[in-house]
Amino acid sequence: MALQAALLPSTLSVPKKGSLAAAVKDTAFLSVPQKKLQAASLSVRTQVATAPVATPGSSTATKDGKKTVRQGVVVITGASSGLGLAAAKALAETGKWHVVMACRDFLKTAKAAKGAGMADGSYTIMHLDLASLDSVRQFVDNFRRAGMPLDSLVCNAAIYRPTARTPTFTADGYEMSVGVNHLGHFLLARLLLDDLQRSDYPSRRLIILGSITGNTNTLAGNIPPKAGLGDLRGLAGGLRGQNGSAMIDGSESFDGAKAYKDSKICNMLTMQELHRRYHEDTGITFASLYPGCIATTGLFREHIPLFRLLFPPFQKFITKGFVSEAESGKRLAQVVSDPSLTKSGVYWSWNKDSASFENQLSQEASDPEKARKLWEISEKLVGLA
Ligand code: NDP
Ligand code: PMR
Repeated sequence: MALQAALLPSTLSVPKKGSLAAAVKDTAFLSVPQKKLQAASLSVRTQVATAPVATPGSSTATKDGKKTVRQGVVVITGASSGLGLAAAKALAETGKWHVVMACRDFLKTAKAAKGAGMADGSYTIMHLDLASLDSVRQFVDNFRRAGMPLDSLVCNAAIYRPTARTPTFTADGYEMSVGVNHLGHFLLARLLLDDLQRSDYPSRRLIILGSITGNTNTLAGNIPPKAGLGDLRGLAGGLRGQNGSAMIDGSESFDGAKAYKDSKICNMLTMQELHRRYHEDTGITFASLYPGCIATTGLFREHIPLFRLLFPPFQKFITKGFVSEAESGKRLAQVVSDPSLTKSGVYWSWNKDSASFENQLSQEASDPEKARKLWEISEKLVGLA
């Protein structure tokens, strides 16, 4: 009972002070001195140039003069911790990938990469704050200026505000969870589609993280509050919260846990809509995944301490859905680079033996009409229509 009380968000109401404020502080610090950031980013790139690896994205030649497949370049958002960091490490370690870690906190990311033992030269850190559409556009400019090709994009970053009873807002005034997890990534993916299209890499991929908790065809997806976008009237109203609703479905009251789960439905619908609109013409593989329950990551940083204490053993020993950060990183790395996972429009999951399989999405998370409507509203909100 105590376990259930600690795990059910509806029983929780104590917001953890400080973490969000600290995040905002960090972001503000980094977004002001752009020059400093660029200099810092350049210094990492300087190491790339001096380290004994191929220049990111360049072709390499063997002794007999034959060209081999060049090193791929993958952009991973939110690579400063958890799944993103583990996948960055897994891909960089193969030597086949140069990882662009697209993160809002440069110093945290630099420390995390070093702490994870990622080799100098195997990665570049670039600033990206998904809570600002200007920052997304700036990131795309910076990335293009760096002159690397783009072979794979992983939209991984997310925030989860399970105890929040009032909304916070992005720089553009959208509710934070949907703003960061969906709208920021929506703009990023749309802008970088051109770059993916230009790449000559054999298999180009665009991956957006989904989750079991956004799918109501599972037990985990039926733990309240359940995900549900309704008729998208809140999103269409701009998720402002003041003159309308901060929730996608237009609910009057704000629920931070539901906002996260709703954003995951948006992620999964967006992947499928990208597939329908672009796969045939471009050959790009669009995919989503549920990497398993990585109960130890920073995603739960705003949850109450009791939850953070009990959640990992609960997932390990009771649901058996637990997966370590390292294992989840390998799974995401597989979706980026495994030659057997080239099918587009798929939501990947893994069974108990850690073998990948094509999973079924819930009715809502695979509704093409909803995906189209979500696409059209999102285009307006990010200034593409
Ligand atoms: P973490 O909190 O460890 O990682 C989230 C990352 O997102 C961090 O790097 C964080 O940066 C970054 N981020 C947050 N806000 C922004 C922003 N405004 N701009 C740029 N980056 C931002 O969580 P996980 O590794 O668990 O989550 C990664 C993905 O996996 C998410 O999409 C999540 O939905 C998904 N997922 C996770 C599951 C789990 O059990 N953990 C299960 C299913 C899916 P910073 O370090 O600066 O805070
Ligand atoms: Mg869940 C069948 C098992 C299962 C799985 C695989 C998950 C995954 N969860 C399961 C079951 C249950 N959970 C049950 C029975 C309960 C009631 C005790 C429960 C509760 C629970 C809470 C309170 N679970 C949670 C929370 C969260 O705050 C997490 C969440 O919803 O984040 C959005 C969460 C999760 N459970 C999962 C996974 C993967 C999560 C978090 C990550 C995510 O969806 O991104």
